[in-house]
Amino acid sequence: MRVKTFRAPSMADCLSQVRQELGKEAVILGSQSVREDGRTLCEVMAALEQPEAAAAPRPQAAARRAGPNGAKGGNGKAAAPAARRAEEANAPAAPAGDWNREWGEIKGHLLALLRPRMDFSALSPRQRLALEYLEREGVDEAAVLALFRSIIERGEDTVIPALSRIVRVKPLTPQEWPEAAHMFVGPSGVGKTTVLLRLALAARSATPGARVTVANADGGRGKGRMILRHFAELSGLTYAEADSPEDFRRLLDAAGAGEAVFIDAPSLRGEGAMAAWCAAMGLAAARNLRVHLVLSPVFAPAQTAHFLRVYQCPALSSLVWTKLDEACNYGSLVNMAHASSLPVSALAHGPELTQGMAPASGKAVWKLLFKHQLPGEYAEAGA
Ligand SMILES: Nc1nc2c(ncn2[C@@H]2O[C@H](COP(=O)(O)OP(=O)(O)O)[C@@H](O)[C@H]2O)c(=O)[nH]1
Ligand SMILES: [Mg+2]
Repeated sequence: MRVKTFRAPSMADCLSQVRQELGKEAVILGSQSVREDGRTLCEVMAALEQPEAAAAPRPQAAARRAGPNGAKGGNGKAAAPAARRAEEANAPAAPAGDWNREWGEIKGHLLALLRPRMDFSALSPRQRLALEYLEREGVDEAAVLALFRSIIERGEDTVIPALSRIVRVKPLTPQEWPEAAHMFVGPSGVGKTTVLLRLALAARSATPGARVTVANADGGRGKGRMILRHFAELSGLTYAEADSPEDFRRLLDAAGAGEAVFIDAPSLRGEGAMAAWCAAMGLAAARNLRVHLVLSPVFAPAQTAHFLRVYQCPALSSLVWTKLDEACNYGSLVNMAHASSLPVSALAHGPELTQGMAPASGKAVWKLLFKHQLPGEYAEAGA
């Protein structure tokens, strides 16, 4: 079945688009008014009960519409040459990457179907205000729907319990994450090395005299490695390099024995790249490795979704949010938590090594989301 949503200034225009694109057999699944750029538009969701190939205008029908000269169809577009259609029919199956896009489209259609059922009048006025606020802050439809359903199903009075189930918190402290080596992954420049150094310095001051290791796993790719080595030398941290399964085994054994170990992973490209890299480094089944994905709300939604796919790996355990000081709203944090099902472990809100980060806490997350207050701007961010 092919499902598609159409938008136009009037219902008649919408239906004409449906007919042009899906044909007369299209079934209307639903319609509603939507606001877009300050205008009210009519939105129609229509479906065609036919395989994808049959949904395209049939050659005879297209030829009939094009008239005897075969020039243009009614929509002004040239009819697709038969040869190209044959080529398309013979095209190999979609590569795995396309499934993500297709799944994204299906999700979009399902959400559009469910959206009319998300009747905000079923909420209390305060809950409604809270959800409308979150929508304005950039919380996406999937996360708002999850919140709405969670509130309705449990009959809760406030929004915070439902939000807490989506944005879970597990502070990045030795107590919460014992005997594990921590590896930081994420796009270049997001703040991985800075996060790692802050944690290493905090671990060293928490237990003076204890061995704290910072390891570079960047395959010797220059800058980050030099910064790490330099800081390690200046601050009395142990510096290591990790380029092979043997190197990682040594680091994980040390973490298992109680040593604080922080690993700076390379930035990677391509969906599934992190899982492949972990497998190559013998980390596919590492028991005491915790991988933290470092992301920032300054990234566009498509980038964030892409990074979640690139850095998916067996030991992925939490999200670290950075550059909170550079963001203008924080709805995307809810989206990241919802899309990944990972807890948030730390909040970085400035470039300073000593005061730029706080362990995640419910209070810090709600202050950020509802008041735009950074953890450094009030007392007890970690409470
Ligand atoms: N404003 C701001 N800058 C940050 C934050 N975290 C890191 N930075 C800066 O971002 C730049 C890149 O950080 P780095 O840790 O090298 O990123 P990496 O490439 O992911 O390792 C550096 O100049 C950091 O000082 C933050 O939370 N806020
Ligand atoms: Mg780095």
